[in-house]
Amino acid sequence: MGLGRISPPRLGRGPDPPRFGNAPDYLIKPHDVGLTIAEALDTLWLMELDAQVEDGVRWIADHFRPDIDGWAQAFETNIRLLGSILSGHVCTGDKKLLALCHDLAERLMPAFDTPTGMPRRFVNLKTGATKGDVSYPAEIGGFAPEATTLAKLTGDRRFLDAAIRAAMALYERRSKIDLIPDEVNVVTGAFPSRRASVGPPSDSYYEYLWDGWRLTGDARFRDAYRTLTDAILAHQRRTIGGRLWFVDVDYETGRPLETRQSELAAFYAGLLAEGGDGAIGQLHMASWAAAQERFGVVPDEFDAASWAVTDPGNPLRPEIADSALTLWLTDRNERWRHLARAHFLIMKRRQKVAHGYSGLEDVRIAGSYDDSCPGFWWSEQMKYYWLLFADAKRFDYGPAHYLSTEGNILRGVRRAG
Ligand code: DMJ
Repeated sequence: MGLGRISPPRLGRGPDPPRFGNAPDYLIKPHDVGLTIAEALDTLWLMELDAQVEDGVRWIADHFRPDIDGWAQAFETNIRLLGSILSGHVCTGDKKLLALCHDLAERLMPAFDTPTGMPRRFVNLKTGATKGDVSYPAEIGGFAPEATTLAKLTGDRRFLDAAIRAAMALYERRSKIDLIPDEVNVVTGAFPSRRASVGPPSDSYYEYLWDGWRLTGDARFRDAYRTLTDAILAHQRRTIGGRLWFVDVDYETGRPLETRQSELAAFYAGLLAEGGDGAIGQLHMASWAAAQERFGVVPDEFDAASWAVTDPGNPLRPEIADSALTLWLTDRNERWRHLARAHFLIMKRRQKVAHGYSGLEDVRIAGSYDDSCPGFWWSEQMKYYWLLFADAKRFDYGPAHYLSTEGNILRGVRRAG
């Protein structure tokens, strides 16, 4: 037997890990956890649709049990299911919802039981078995806001401590030029990839470092965010065709790898503004506005240099509306509302179907519906448009509010309304 070939770390953009799924059972196959109901809860509450909120809370209390004998993807379960039920509790005060979140967090904890403290990707919620040694920055550092909220409400810090340890374990492994690549072996700490990116599967890692600082006041989050952001601005920022983009680079050398852009990276404009780099965030947002003007519905991936479409789908993505809201909340400039209005009108024109809205398989082809409406549409863009345009009386528009990466409101509800 010859020696096995050791594959070199990936350089360019390989297949991204699944970031969404639209089948009802996608989160913990083949179990239906009522994800759409959970994701819609706080949006309905902000819209004062209290009868529907009541129906949703009742469904979750009657049907959702966290002891599921199935593989839960820890990060998505946290941001979508746990985060959504938690924001349902924050809005309604319903104690059953909080108890379910506490139980669910406890069941996610075995994922963090690794030599590095960085979580494995999957955990069986009934048995505590785990799998998935190779993970991604967002899935490693994507827990702090939900864990902070839970710790505050229950007094139990164990999930938060695990979340902080995981986020910092990844930060400590950054390269000499302060970049991290987009694949990590959570058992050995090795990096199977060399690609540093602000898009998936790294995106929410940066977001949750900033949010971790905001919510916990722990300076380690702030310092990690600043160090990594400075390196991203130094090595990944490029002007292409007169527009500001962030390109993928080698995490050790800073060598540019490619100019493809994931639509999911549009969140980064808002994050930059929140994190103190407002002028750069605004310029970057102008690039996404140009993409929206050019494509209408922006494809999931395109090349910033040629505008060639490299992944034509769009499953009702919220990121442009997300950054528009974040920017508007930071400076109240009307241009962000115009941008969000255009996003809404394009969606209405291209994606409205008989009984709701549908993703598109190919944004270039009229009517190429994928026959699905993901949970995040209810949690994110419906809420973003509402907050931008409805002067929502149950939302605190001051600095106290907090919306998670999934748009879940964890701080800043106004119950008196
Ligand atoms: C959502 O689940 C969240 O916004 C997440 O952070 C990344 N993207 C999807 C929607 O595109």
